[in-house]
Amino acid sequence: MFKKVLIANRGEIALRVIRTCKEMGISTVAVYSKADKESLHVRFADEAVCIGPASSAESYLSITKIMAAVEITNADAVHPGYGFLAENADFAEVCEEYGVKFIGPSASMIRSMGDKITAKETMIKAKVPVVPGSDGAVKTVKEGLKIAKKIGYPIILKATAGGGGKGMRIVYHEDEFEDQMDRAQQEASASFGNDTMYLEKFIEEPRHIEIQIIGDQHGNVVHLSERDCSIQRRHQKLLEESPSPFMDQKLRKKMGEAAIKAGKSINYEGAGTVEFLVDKYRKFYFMEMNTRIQVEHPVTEEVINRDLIKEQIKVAAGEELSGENYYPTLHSIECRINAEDPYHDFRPSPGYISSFHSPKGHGVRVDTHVYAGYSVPPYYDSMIAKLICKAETREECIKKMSRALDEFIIEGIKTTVPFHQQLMKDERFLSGNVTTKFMEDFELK
Ligand code: MV4
Repeated sequence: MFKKVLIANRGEIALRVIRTCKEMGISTVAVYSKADKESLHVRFADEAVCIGPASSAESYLSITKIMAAVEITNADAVHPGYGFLAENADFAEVCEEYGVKFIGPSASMIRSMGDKITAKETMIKAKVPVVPGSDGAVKTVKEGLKIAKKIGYPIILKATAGGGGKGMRIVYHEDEFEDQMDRAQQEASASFGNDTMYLEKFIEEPRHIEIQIIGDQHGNVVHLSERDCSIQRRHQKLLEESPSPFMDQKLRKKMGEAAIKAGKSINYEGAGTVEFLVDKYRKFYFMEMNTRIQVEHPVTEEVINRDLIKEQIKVAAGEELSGENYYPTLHSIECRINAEDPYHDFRPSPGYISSFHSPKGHGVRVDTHVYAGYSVPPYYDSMIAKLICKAETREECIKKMSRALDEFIIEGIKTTVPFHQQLMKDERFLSGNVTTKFMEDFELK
């Protein structure tokens, strides 16, 4: 087992990893930017190294700075968390070369899923269902028009380097094809320095259902059931739950098997998530694979009663999985509490937290790095806490969440708590009939 893990991240996830390391008897190193000196991840780690100024590019995104911290602290493993360098294949490669274990998949596994066209080709070979579309890249408008005509409108253009909805355009009619392709390519070029596009049939009002998997170094890949992440706004998830209200045991088995096929096809090691679009006929299609631990991993932890960070560390150290899949025995919901004003287009609301009281009680969990007297810096993601509830049924879980939200006191900054309070009373949410279009029709009162 590792002796010392360096956590190449900040905020709640850094703290989350530190907690598990402590329980496993592993010593911890936090890295932090000058803007994060007062964060709890710095306080609770055994050692902490300042790696630069507030700017992410010069701190949490700097491979050089992180490796310098690994070198001076003599850490034998690095946990990347999510975001920042978590899916940076070059970083995983530098770790491999330096001889420090990157807790996650290899550089080549990250690369095979980072490029969307390659990922899709890999899934086709593995017999995982994908959305009908172009066979690889669409090189010209003329070629794109031909393919679109064949599969039928609406279609969606996607950047192969894409992510977070960038470089993506829906086309409803051939008259707008050229215009939309130009725009998507410009955006992709500016965001990723790569304007390679591909095309798919546009699935209308899908659900976003993802399967958690984990693979070990011995060729075992198992699934840990699904999370429903359909409630999103501008590609930012707001709430996640497990099980999905749309799921049944038959579909779960089919999607779980597909996710395992996806993992096995690249010999996957570590925790990963296979994202699917699911249409109203319960047909599912591979969307992308995330080669990291995700923000919403706690809902899975709550329903299968396992610590996913511990599982990640164990497989990274070479331990073998039992080979069994995991099925939900409870219901869990996570509300993302962001320093944003939901009444003003969710604009960021960083600053001084004058008062902070977390909800408590049976089935209530709060993952956060903040506290009363802490200032939320304006430089990073606006998520300041995750409120996770679990109960026997979805109905009870929603009631518990509603109660917990009412107990949450955060003063000094605006947060998404009022949004979630209204969501817990929303008829459509209560019915479980939620698709990725949900937020377009939602009005905050
Ligand atoms: C799609 C789609 C419909 N049809 N692909 C959004 C982000 C990127 N990862 C892929 N996305 C989508 N791909 C086809 N063929 C709809 C979306 C999409 C979406 C997906 C999941 C969650 C929220 C979404 C919001 C808008 C569009």
